Amino acid sequence: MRTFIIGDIHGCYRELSDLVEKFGPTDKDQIYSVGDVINRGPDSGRCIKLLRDLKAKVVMGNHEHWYLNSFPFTKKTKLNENFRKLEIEDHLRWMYDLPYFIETEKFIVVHAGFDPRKRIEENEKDTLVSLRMLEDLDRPWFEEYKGRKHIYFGHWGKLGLYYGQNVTGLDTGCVYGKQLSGLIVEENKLIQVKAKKAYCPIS
Ligand SMILES: [Mn+2]
Repeated sequence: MRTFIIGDIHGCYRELSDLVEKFGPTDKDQIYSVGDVINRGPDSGRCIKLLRDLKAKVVMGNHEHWYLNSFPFTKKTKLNENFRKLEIEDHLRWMYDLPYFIETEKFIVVHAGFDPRKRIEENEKDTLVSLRMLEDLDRPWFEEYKGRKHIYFGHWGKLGLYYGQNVTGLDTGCVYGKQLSGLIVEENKLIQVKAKKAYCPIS
């Protein structure tokens, strides 16, 4: 069995399907996503459908978290048109059930990170989907992490691919025209697909 963990997808369906094809999953393999499957890119609904078809385990990203907290949309919902038009209502039930982190015997998958001075389950949902810096220490959260289990995270496109002490950052900015990345854990092998274009300016 192989474990394949995919970084932030943001609706980049063609890149996602190319990445999965390069990986070549069998029934014995397990795919994970670090979340932010939707928004900014061209085809969020198909990305969700593909991950569901593959029985991928997906954690909540800030974009899913934000989407669910904004739904149902009304005329007063202050969101851009792109966000409103995501054709993912079929997938809402699935999205509501996404966990904020997944912990196995060997590793943890979380979208952004957590304050390692507390147990992960004691961190707020908003923290798990959005944390980068520990404000009081002015340091990235993972520099404080001393745990035994490896942490796989995304959310930090500017950081890019990051290998630290028991942490791996996998957001390589596909939607900004860079790369979509996936890591085969057991082989410590990175697979990347170049973005077909920049779908969104770097914010
Ligand atoms: Mn994010």
